[in-house]
Amino acid sequence: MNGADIMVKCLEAEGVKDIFGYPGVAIAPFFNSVLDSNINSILVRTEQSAAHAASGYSRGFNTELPGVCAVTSGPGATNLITGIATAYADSIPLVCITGQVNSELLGSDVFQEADITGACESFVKYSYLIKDVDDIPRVFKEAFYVASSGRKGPVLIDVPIDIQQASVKSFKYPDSVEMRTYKPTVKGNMVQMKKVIKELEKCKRPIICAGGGVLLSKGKFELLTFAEKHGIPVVTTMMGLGVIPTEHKLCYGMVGNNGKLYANKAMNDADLIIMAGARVADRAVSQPDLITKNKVMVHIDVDPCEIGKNAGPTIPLVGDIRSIFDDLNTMEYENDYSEWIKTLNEYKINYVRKRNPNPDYVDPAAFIRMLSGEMKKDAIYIADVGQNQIWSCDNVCIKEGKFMTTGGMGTMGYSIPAAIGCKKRRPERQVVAVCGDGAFQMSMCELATARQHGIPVKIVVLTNGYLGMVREYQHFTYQDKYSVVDLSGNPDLEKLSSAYDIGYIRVNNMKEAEKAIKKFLKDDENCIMEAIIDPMDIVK
Ligand SMILES: Cc1ncc(C[n+]2csc(CCOP(=O)(O)OP(=O)(O)O)c2C)c(N)n1
Repeated sequence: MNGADIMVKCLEAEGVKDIFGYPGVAIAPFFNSVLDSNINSILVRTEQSAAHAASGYSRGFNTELPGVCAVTSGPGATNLITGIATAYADSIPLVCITGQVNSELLGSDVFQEADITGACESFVKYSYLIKDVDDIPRVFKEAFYVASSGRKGPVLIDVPIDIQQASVKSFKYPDSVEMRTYKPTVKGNMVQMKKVIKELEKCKRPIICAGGGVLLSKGKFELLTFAEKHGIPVVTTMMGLGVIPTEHKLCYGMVGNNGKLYANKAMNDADLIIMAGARVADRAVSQPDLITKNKVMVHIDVDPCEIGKNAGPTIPLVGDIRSIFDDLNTMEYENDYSEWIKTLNEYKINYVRKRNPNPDYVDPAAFIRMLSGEMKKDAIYIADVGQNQIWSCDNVCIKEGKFMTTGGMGTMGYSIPAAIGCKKRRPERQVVAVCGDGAFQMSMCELATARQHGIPVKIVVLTNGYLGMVREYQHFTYQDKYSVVDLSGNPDLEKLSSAYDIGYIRVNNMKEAEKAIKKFLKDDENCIMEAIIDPMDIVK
């Protein structure tokens, strides 16, 4: 047995079934050992996709188990960084394994040496550079625990090739983790929770703003139970989309600079906000002062550093969202918010953005409503970045399924590899990635991954011939002086699909939309549906 065999045994002990990776000599012993195990390794076509696929894999099953990826040293490891940073920004649990040069040569700038633990320092929850083969079991046990507990996130394990090759006599996986400095709080403080109930008893216009932390803690059901029990309206951040079904009578949409006007109006007019698992970051709350002025703010987060970072709350409440709402559900109080709900329903009619779609093209807003309406009720919708992301967030209809995107980092090229990872974990679910024609170029190499490994994902490309979001910015900021946003050199997607032996459907206008969507969704085969949208369309 050698270090690489031990690494694989650790993964097996954690219940890992699939890993996404890209090899090289520095990680060769590991991939050699993987072959002798029951773990399935999926070759992606570029390392960044390994992390995105692992992210989609983990999110596909409520982030119960971290997604795992493994790449080689030097350029393999540096290519992974964007994927790691993307997961970090959205608190997605990953265990990222990198091969490293021989430990005796560390620091001597040998071929394909990169100080990856140093380079990733600000993007990982924790990182390890293993220097003793006997440390492998403890490090893996800790890595899985750290990645998936408290505020979740990526953990990096860098393993020099000589450590992977070193002989080991026996293997024992630790039963528990002993980390003196890492003890995340789960239970909420009872005194603080009583204060919350007291404020809810007094207030007239409460609102819950649910963030991605609710999904990460698997606290969706507990939060909804609380909202329904007391009739409290719910808005979400981009990462919190899916906490409450779109058609739910207490759902008042997504807040933020790209959110619903009525959702923002509701937040501004509320006299009590329960911010649950949301960072109060600029995309969701552009003026934090506004949400703390003249109102009570309760901020619930598992990460104490998030509380008060962007807005000072009246009642800070540290702990796991699921556990806290579980406790809040046992605490009784009476109040009637029906007047407030009536007002919010009027906002829903009066505070809406009007669109003026060009009938010669597909209207992305109506198209996304139609597409998500036709998708299965437990389907998973993965939006990329750009105008398509904003249209998706604004128009997607989430029933019992999930919505995923990269909210914190906004990394173009996320949706296709994340969809592949997600579908691998949830083969029974319909998984649809929606991206722009720019982002499609960034990750279209993964069509080969999907095909080779028999992972049928559905991909919608909203083609406008531009890096639309940046073009829109240049339209408003530089009065249509467009610079490096023209995508006219892109390939013909029909021919490209045929080269990959994948189905292709083109939609030119809304008259063709319904039939095309039905055809696109009718089976469980890989398919690209290209919708041609007005190149000059804007989200604002
Ligand atoms: C990796 C990466 N590079 C650059 C950007 C900056 N950026 C944000 S949106 C966008 C344009 C996206 O274009 P496209 O994928 O065609 O989508 P559209 O906006 O047209 O829907 C760019 C370049 C980014 N978010 N991520």
